[in-house]
This record gives sequence, structure tokens and C-alpha cells, in this order.
Amino acid sequence: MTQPALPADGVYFRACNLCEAICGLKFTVQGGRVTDVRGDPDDPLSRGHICPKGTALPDLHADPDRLKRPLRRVGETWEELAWDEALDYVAARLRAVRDEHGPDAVASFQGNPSVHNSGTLLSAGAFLKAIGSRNRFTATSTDQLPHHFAGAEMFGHPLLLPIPDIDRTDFFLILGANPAASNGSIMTAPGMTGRMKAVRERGGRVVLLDPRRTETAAHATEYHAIRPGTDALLLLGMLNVIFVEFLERLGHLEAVTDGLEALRQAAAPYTPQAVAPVTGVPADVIRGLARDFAHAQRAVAYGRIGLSVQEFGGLSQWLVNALNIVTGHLDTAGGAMFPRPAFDLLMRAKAGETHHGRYTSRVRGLPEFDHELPNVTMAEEILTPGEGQVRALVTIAGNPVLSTPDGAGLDRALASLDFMVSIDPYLNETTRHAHVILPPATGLEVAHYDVIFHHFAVRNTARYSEPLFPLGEDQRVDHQIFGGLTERLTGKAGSPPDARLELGLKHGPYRTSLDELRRHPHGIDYGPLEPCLPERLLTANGRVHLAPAAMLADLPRLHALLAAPVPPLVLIGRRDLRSNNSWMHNTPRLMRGPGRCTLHLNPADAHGLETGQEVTVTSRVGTVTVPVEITEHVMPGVASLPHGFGHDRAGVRLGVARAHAGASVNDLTDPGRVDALTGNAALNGVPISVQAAPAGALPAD
Ligand SMILES: Nc1nc2c(c(=O)[nH]1)N[C@H]1C(S)=C(S)[C@@H](COP(=O)(O)OP(=O)(O)OC[C@H]3O[C@@H](n4cnc5c(=O)[nH]c(N)nc54)[C@H](O)[C@@H]3O)O[C@H]1N2
Ligand SMILES: Nc1nc2c(c(=O)[nH]1)N[C@H]1C(S)=C(S)[C@@H](COP(=O)(O)OP(=O)(O)OC[C@H]3O[C@@H](n4cnc5c(=O)[nH]c(N)nc54)[C@H](O)[C@@H]3O)O[C@H]1N2
Ligand code: SF4
Ligand SMILES: [Mo]
Repeated sequence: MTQPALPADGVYFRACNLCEAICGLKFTVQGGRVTDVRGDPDDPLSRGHICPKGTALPDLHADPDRLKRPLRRVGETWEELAWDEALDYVAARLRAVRDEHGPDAVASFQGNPSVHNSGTLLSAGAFLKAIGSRNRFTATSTDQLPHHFAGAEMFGHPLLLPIPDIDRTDFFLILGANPAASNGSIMTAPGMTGRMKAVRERGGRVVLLDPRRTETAAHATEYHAIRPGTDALLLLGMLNVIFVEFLERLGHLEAVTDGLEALRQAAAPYTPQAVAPVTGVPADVIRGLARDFAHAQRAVAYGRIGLSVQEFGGLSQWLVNALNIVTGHLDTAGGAMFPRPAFDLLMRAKAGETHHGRYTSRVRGLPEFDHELPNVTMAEEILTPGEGQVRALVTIAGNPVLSTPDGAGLDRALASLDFMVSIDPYLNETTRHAHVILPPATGLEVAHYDVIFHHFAVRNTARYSEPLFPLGEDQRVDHQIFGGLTERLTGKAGSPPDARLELGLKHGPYRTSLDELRRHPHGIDYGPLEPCLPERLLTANGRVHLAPAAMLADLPRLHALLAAPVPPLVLIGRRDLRSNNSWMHNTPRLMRGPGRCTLHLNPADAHGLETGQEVTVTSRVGTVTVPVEITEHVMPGVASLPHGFGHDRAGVRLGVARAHAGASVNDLTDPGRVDALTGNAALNGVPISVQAAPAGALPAD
């Protein structure tokens, strides 16, 4: 392999694509190495913010475990292949399965980094279309699917997600998000702790509802513990107060909103007294929050993954939007608003389209959403014989063995596939099952424009990043890989990502171009969010739907929760500032310090267990062994374990991660627990029991 040329000494600017904050960063290069990384103070969105992961970008680039050439599995070992040979082989194997068993026999799973990488995002679609399978899975159904469901039902499109106008609000109500650790999600707002401080400094309130007193609680003006999975009841309780006390005001949306009466009726049974015992939030707190939120001039409710990955995800996200609407806080400054990105994926969207329920999964009959099926069904679709059984799998930037419920079960199912290919730069817990791994160039080596996250940003800006490091002769970028496969399957490669970007930017709201973005390496500022309703709505009648029929029909399921028995102990997740789902545990500088894969347990649930002791945690699905930390920060009856660990599986080529292996929380989560409305996995609220581990117990594989 010839060594790639090195970047010349100097200062370079590019955005970090690791998380949704898309911070602008400043890289100093000396002698072909990055010698300094810091936040770019001139980025109009991130204004100098950086987190420890951004600092670790050069480590990812230099990671000796990162793959650069295709690998084919031969028994227990791997051999390198030339790119053309690898692409020929993969296309032939996929075609053979498709020809013999039909397109649905070839499934795909697209993981989180594929939306953080414009090359992948803009070129994987044509390849998946060429396969033509209904068995398309993504990380969305273990994440934000309920947001899209609510967006489609209420505003007419899955991407019409109202975003907190954090910089102008005086009342920020947060449910089930921990931006101090996650850096914000479905709210691209780099430097969230500073933005929350600014709310406090202008006399505003930051209110947090979470089963755990999180890092974000330290930046809030008040915190209330809430029992997992009960947010929809709490929100109905708030709406009940608003209607009973005649506090509703729709403002400029009054003339374009349907369903106010139906929502009023829906909320009628849920008085604060009725929901308080189940939610664990006192009735007077619910009443006070409802009144203050309704009276506040500028307020916004924001619910994130804690509300999505539970059994009532769809209802919860609906009710967060509904609360903003009935208090006049949608589409107004300081409320929840719709961004206007320079490359606007909604430009060509048609009003009145159907986005879900057009077909269902073969085995369990769970609904499709936006041409995806719920990923909780993957293992059963692989293991259940019959017409349409999945026999081949393509994974793209995903690690479902660690990221989806009953990962251990999926792990076993993957071993039974006729063929599997992974487009991924690492040999990890999932890709070890592949017959071929095709590793794309990534990170500092690729050009990037954030197609997705500008749609969710708290300010309208645009930024294009040039590659910092040149490619090695035998490396390939994603569109070369996807284009190469598509061409072999269809005879046509599809247009390169930059051509699509150029077109989108040219026809977008600011009529810009890649050249103009290149001339502004810190990004271009298009200003704060602006009201845009009803023009931006994509519902068939052009109106906001406050009480969609699908949501109302799901209410009886929620109602049953009022009388349901409460499990003695349930499990929720946890994120740490230095983590990024499953794939950044191979970076020494992020793994320093005490182990993070620990079970947090309230003293009331400790029953003699002590911090540091190994415990076995058991659910319906499996058992893991981890150290316990006894802490008041998690409420009684709730335990918390981070996701993304469990790196000690055989054959994983992640030297540093294996030394901090931990156990996978998704060996406990249950694919049988779903939000029946949306098909999203209910990762949180899993009933568990905890015992002292027998002496000498090893972490579960
Ligand atoms: N219990 C529990 N489970 C969860 C969650 C939780 O809170 N609790 N969170 C869920 C959420 S929100 C998400 S988004 C998912 C994430 O789950 P996934 O999307 O399945 O997995 P990641 O851990 O993000 O793994 C990303 C994979 O992409 C690869 N990769 C990195 N960069 C690139 C690139 O540029 N190109 C390509 N082709 N590959 C790349 C990495 O090597 C890795 O294999 O996990 C979900 N699982
Ligand atoms: N450092 C770091 N940053 C990340 C990631 C990472 O792995 N590490 N992952 C990225 C990804 S893919 C995503 S999707 C985002 C997610 O971003 P966030 O949504 O901010 O993610 P979390 O930190 O998991 O916060 C969810 C909170 O919900 C709480 N919770 C759990 N169950 C319930 C419930 O039933 N009700 C309520 N009200 N709260 C509940 C949890 O205790 C937790 O504090 O983060 C992104 N950023
Ligand atoms: S907050 Fe997110 S985008 Fe910003 S530096 Fe950290 S990982 Fe990168
Ligand atoms: Mo996510």
C-alpha cells in the first residue's frame, strides 16, 4: 500500500460529524499530524463549543484497528480482498439470494452514523432501492420513530419536527433528555449547558422530568423524578388542567388547527390527582407546571429519547407537541419552531402522503413506517422459516448486536444467515458475522455537509467540510462502495453525493452552492428560526392535526396503565459525555477513569448490596454481570445501565474496547416490549431483578 500524502502544515476548519451538535472545529496540523483540536469560535451555530469526543477525532483517524481494505471471512480468520473483487463477490452473492428467494430475503440494517455522513446518506438509498426489499431496518425504531410518527400525523411529514427555540425561551420544560451528556438530540444546539445557563440568567426556568437526577439536572432550576413510561399520563394531566382552567390559547394557529375539542375530551379523565400516583409526580406539581407553562410568554416543552423508547412513545411525542400548540407555543419565538435548512429535504415533499402502515412485518405483523420495519423483528424474520424469510443481511454503519433488544439473540440469529456484508470501518460485535466487510473511508478523510441535522437545528446555518486527510490509494469513500454495488446490480451507479448536494443547495431557500459554502469555512448564518405555519404544513387539508385518529385510538392502551401493577424494579438507559453509542470505546483518551458500565441503584433497592460489588441483573430475556453503584440520583424502583458495552465477544478486533468490555444492556432488553402504535422498541422500563453475583462471576458474554 502506498502511503497517502499528508496535509500541509496549517490550520483547517471542519464540522464534527460524531453527534447531532455538528460543532465547527479548528484543527492545527504540523508535520502531517493533528497537533491541536478546538472549537471554532466563528461557527455561527456552535460558537466555539467542543466536547471530549471532538478532541478524539484524530485518534479515530489513527486507530490501528480501523479497517481500510475489504476483508473476507475464511473460517475463523479474515483475508484481504482487492476492492473490485470484493464488490463483484458481494453483488453476486446478494443477487443470488434475491434471484432464488425474492428481494425480501435480503434485509438491511442502517445504523446511526449513516445519518451523520452525507456520502453514505446520499448514496446508500440507490443501493437499497436496487435490492428492493421490504425488510429494511434502521436504528430509527430504537430511537426517534415516535417523533416522526407524531410529525407525520400532526403536521403531514416525518421530518416536520418542532425544535425548541432555546435561545429565546424563558421556560424550557425537558422530559426524558439529558443534553448535558448527549449534547442535544432532535435539537441541534451545540453548547447546551451554556444555552441553559442563558435561560436562567434572563430569569427563565429550566424544568427537568427524568427518573434519574442527571447531569442536566445540575443545569436546571428544578427537577422532578418521574416513573419510567408514564410521561403520556403526566402530559394529559397538564392538558387537563389547561382545559379545566380555560388556559388554552392557540394564537395565530387557531384558524388552521383541527381537533381542539377532541383533545379536550381526551384529556378530561386525566386529572392531576388521577395521574399523580402512577407518574410519581405530585398533583400540585403537575397543576403548577401546567399553569406556569400556559401563562409563560415564551415557553417550550421538549421530550426526547426517554419518551420515545418506551411503550407509549407515540402518545408521548404527540402530547408534547399538543402541549406546545394549545398554549400558543408552537411556531412562535421562544417556543417550538420549524427550521429552514439550506438543503431542504421537504422541498419536493407532497402534501397528504401516507407515511405508515402500508404493510406489516411478516412474522409479528408490526407496522411499516416510511418504508422501514421495526428492528425488534429482525431476529424472528431471520429465524422463522417460510416465504419471505430473511437469508441475507447488509449492515451499514450499524451495530445491532449491541444496539437492539435481545442483542444476544440477534447475535445467534446472524450466525445462521446464508450471506452477510457489512459496510463498516470496524470488525466489531455485529460485523464479525459478515462474510465480507467493506470499510469506507470516514471521519477526517471525507467531505461532509450535514443534510439531516440542519433540519433540527436551533438556528438556520450551513457549513460544508472538506476532507482534512487525503485517502490512501486503496481506500474507498462510501459513494464509491454504494455506487459500485448499485452499478453491479442495476447497470447504473447513481449520481455522486456532491452533485445531489449542489442541486439541493441551488434550489433551497437560500439559493446557495457548494462553492459559496467553500468560501465560508466557518459556515454561513441565515439567522434565528422564523414562523412558517401554515405554509410549511404537509397535511392533506393544510391544517395542524391536534388529535389524530391513530393517537386517540391508542389511548385505551395507556388508560390501562392507571390500574396496571407496578414492577418492583425497572431498567432505564444512560449516556455519558465521552461515549457515542457502541463504537467509540476504542479510543484510549475517552476510556480513561473508572469503568462506566455500572448499574445505578437507589439505596432503597440495594438490600445490602454495596457500591463496587458485582451483581447479576436478570430480565425475561437474559442476564448480565456488572458492578453496582448505589446512588440517590436514580429514583427508587428504577435502575440504570448504559448501552453500547459488551465488547468481549469472540473475534472482535477492538483492542482498547475489549479492555473496557462491560456488558450489553441490550442482552436484557426485550424485543417483545414495543410501542404498539409506532413499532418503536421499548428499551426503557424493562422489569429486572438484581442479586449479588456469585463469587468469581465473570461478565456475561
Ligand atoms: N438499551 C439501549 N439501546 C439503545 C439506545 C439506548 O438508549 N438504550 N440508543 C439507541 C440509539 S438512540 C441509537 S441511534 C442506536 C445506535 O445503534 P447503531 O446505529 O446500531 O450503532 P452504533 O453504536 O452507532 O454503531 C455504529 C456503527 O457504525 C460504524 N461506523 C462509524 N462511522 C462510520 C462511517 O462513517 N461509515 C460507516 N459505514 N460505518 C461507520 C461503527 O464502526 C459501528 O459499527 O442504539 C440504540 N440502542
Ligand atoms: N455522549 C453521548 N452523546 C450522545 C450519544 C451517546 O451515546 N453518548 N448518543 C447520541 C444519540 S444516537 C442520541 S439518539 C441522543 C439521545 O439524546 P438524549 O435523549 O438527550 O439521551 P439520553 O442521555 O439517553 O437521555 C434520555 C433521558 O431519558 C431518561 N429517561 C429514561 N426513561 C424515561 C422515561 O420513561 N421518562 C422520562 N421522562 N425520562 C426517561 C433517562 O434517564 C435519560 O436521562 O444522544 C446522542 N448523543
Ligand atoms: S458535541 Fe458532538 S459534534 Fe460537538 S465536538 Fe462533541 S461529538 Fe462533536
Ligand atoms: Mo440515536
